[in-house]
Amino acid sequence: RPIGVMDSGLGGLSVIRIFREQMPNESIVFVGDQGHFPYGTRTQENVCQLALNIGKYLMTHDIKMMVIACNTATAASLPILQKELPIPVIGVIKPGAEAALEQPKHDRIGVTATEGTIKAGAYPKTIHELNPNVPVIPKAAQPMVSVVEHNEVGTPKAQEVVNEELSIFKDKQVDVLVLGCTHFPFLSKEISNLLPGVKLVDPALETVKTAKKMLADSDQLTGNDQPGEMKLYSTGNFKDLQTGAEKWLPGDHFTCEHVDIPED
Ligand code: DGN
Repeated sequence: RPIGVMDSGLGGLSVIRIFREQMPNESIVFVGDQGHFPYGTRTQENVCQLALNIGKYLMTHDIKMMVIACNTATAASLPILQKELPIPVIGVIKPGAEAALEQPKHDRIGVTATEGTIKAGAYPKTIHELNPNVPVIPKAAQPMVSVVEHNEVGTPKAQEVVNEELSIFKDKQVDVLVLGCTHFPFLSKEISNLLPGVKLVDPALETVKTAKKMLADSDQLTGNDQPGEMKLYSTGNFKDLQTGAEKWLPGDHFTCEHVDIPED
């Protein structure tokens, strides 16, 4: 049985690439909800409904676990999906918070994410549940999502947008910056150019570790010794997802199609 993964768009591929590195034999079904992109500026209720619809769609592929590879959707919907779906569901925020606190030096933690995730206070809340004494400095950077979604990574525009959105961290002296939107790891180079010496944390690594452990504990890791199948679906223009997947999962095999998942 495959693992189901969702995001509002291409960001989910930053989580899938870690799955492919760490658990290459697992099959994956991914939905990029590009028909409803971006999530970052929608209401929590609306994002929750979209995520639930995608969860139900993924169940039709007989998934054994769902990964919400989107911080905005995790903040808006994780407990509801855990209640409504008959399989384990995990998000990216708790793993991201844990990964930040695991860094050897984490006296001040910066978090950058979409407007929705920052407004929900998801990272400060989760980090402070684990350690109430660490200052957390949040900054929404919604325009960086569009740079990735429009395949503009590596262009001068990408560096300009990163400089505009994240230069506040230059004076804040953070040790660690959590990339609290799954689109942002694709901008790591641009972010490091602006903030040399700041340790960037991609929650995907810890998320995949969590998924692996949960599947191992319930004896559900695949016994397959061949690369798992990868099926990618977009609720919008599947060509954009295909272009993104060719760029971010080079050499990997996948199918890519459009799927309609109505809004209610
Ligand atoms: N990639 C998503 C996240 O991690 O929050 C959201 C992107 C968006 O829709 N704005």
